[in-house]
Amino acid sequence: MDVRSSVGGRGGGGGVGAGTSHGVLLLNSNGMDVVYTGDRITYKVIGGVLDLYFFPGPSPEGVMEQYTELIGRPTPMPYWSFGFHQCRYGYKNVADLERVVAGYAKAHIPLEVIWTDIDYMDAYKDFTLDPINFPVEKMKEFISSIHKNGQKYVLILDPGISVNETYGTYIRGMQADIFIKREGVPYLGVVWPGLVYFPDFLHPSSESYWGGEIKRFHDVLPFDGLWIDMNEVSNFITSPPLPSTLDNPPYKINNSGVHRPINNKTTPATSYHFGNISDYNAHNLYGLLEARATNTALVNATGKRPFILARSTFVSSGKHTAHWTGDNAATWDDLAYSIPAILNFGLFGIPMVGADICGFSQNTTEELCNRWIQLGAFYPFARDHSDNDTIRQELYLWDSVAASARKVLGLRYRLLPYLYTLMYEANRKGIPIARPLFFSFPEDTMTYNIYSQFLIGKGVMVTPVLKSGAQTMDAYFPSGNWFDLFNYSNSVSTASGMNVMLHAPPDHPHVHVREGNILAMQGEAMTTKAARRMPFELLVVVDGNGDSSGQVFLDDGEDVEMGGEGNKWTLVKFYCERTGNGVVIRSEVVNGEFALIEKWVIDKVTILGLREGTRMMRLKGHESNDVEATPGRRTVKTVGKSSDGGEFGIAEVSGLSLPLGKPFKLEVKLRQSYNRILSEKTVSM
Ligand code: NBV
Repeated sequence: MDVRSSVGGRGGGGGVGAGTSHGVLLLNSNGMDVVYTGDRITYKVIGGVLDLYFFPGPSPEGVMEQYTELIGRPTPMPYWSFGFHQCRYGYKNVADLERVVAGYAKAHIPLEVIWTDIDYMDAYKDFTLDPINFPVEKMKEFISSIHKNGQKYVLILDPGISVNETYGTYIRGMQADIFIKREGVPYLGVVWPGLVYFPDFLHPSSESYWGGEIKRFHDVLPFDGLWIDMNEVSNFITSPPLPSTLDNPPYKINNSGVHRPINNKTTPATSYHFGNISDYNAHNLYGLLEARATNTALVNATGKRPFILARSTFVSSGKHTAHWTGDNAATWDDLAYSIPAILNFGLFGIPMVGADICGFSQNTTEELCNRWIQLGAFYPFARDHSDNDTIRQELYLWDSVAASARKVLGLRYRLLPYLYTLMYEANRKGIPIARPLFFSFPEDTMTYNIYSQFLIGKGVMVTPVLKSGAQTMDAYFPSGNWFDLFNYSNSVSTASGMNVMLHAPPDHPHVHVREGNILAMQGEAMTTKAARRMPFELLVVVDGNGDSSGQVFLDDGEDVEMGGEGNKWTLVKFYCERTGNGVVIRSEVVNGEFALIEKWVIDKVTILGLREGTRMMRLKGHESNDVEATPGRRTVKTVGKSSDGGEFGIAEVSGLSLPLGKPFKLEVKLRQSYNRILSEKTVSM
């Protein structure tokens, strides 16, 4: 996607208006080099067809809507998958897993999902359990106990199937003739279990084969999601080329940063898929096809909305899976790179994405892990994961990291309804959950090159610390009043965007909400299940005209469809408008029945952006059926300093008990009305 400032501006697009965006897709699965130099893009493709698509936008949202209409909208993710995940390559046994789960509980840090890497398998064979360290009965007990606690379990699968005459998965694969072939026989690779064959996901029986294996295993061990790794396909050997141009094409694409042979550590280009399709042509589709088959398999095995995490992706993978950015290192550079990486995948149509928090390879440090959770808590997908030869990095291991984790995950869990509603918007329109700043400010050219900050949805901006030892950090604030979500009294105001130096104390990441937004939040809890039972708080951030809006989507979080045919979901839209000397906050409800059955209520409304000296005079709440809601406590809390030296009032109304499933109208009369703050100064806070 390219966003253009003006005629002849960045991107040099003659005749293009200010702030307009467009997208270009070359839909081709062959090896290619893509060279982008700012004013042109060059595709060097070594096969296939040239299907070139243009998406005219002109807004970034428009481009995403058009692109995902073509490639498929992102699959909905279960509600629980927005909780915090802990994983490690190298968990030793069931007791080790139990200790980790207990460690989180003791430290009072929310843990939603515990993962196992290849360690759980018997000799690294898919769909088996190590009888000594992860025996089936103990694993079942473990899963049942975490399930009782509202927690989940995800395990890894690799595509390579061990060549072993006593192994059911292999035997059934041979019977179904399911494996990728070379020179007429299954292609023999080497991965963790030793010699392996790779299932051919282009084979018409692959879904029933793979689905059958998953179902069988799920009947034994009720896991909640699947992690599909090594699906590029990764192979420990490079098989010698056959005398063919497929194995040795004249143009050498850039392979892993250098011009390695095309067959380097993968399935050879001269291996074949069903229908005589060469791997030369289909190679890049492997991860996508495996994700598709795994998604179908999980729906069949569980009847619920699947959660899948894939390493290899292709155009339209978002229709089936979430993604993590692969093996990063525990370095400050990789902490910083994680932002453009997750933003890119959002633009590719895979909104559920994250990087390994605290870093995968190399030993992390307390300071790095602290800063990483402060950022990673706001990745759409938040998982701590590490390599088996590194030190442990569960968040409770350092007091400082644990304190940060409680703070940032606390905010993440309060924002769960917002994150989940963004998933709904992604599923409907393809718009990413985590977005570059230019998505909300396409006309502000200053936002185009920012990749150290990002937005969650339309108006929540994350500004993480990305440098060791940082005491301060430089941030850019696009136009508007912005409020610190950890302390509403801190705010930044700017009429047209400005650079701000922010303090970077070790325990304080910066997350701001912009004027014009209404966030539906819930209370903090240790699991998403418990958080979903908490009353709602509306955070209304009025803009200069007194307007703001937002919405919340609610369903049971695990139906295969999100907002499908039935009425098992509710959508509530919130509006705030200025009245003579106050504001009116009201809702419009679609399918309120579901929210009423769930008994969700709004307990508290907090209004930010009111001008200094504001006093709240009168509150009137109505339900649609003319039942007066009795507002409980009402306070105009602290007044916070704004960057122009003025102050904002914070109005809080609590004890409301407004049913979310019914439209309401809340009138707030103010003694003194507010103004937009237009003057600006660079401030540090
Ligand atoms: O399964 C082991 C690892 C996994 O922890 C990591 O997240 C993957 O990206 N896996 C790669 C295989 C490692 C190969 C060296």
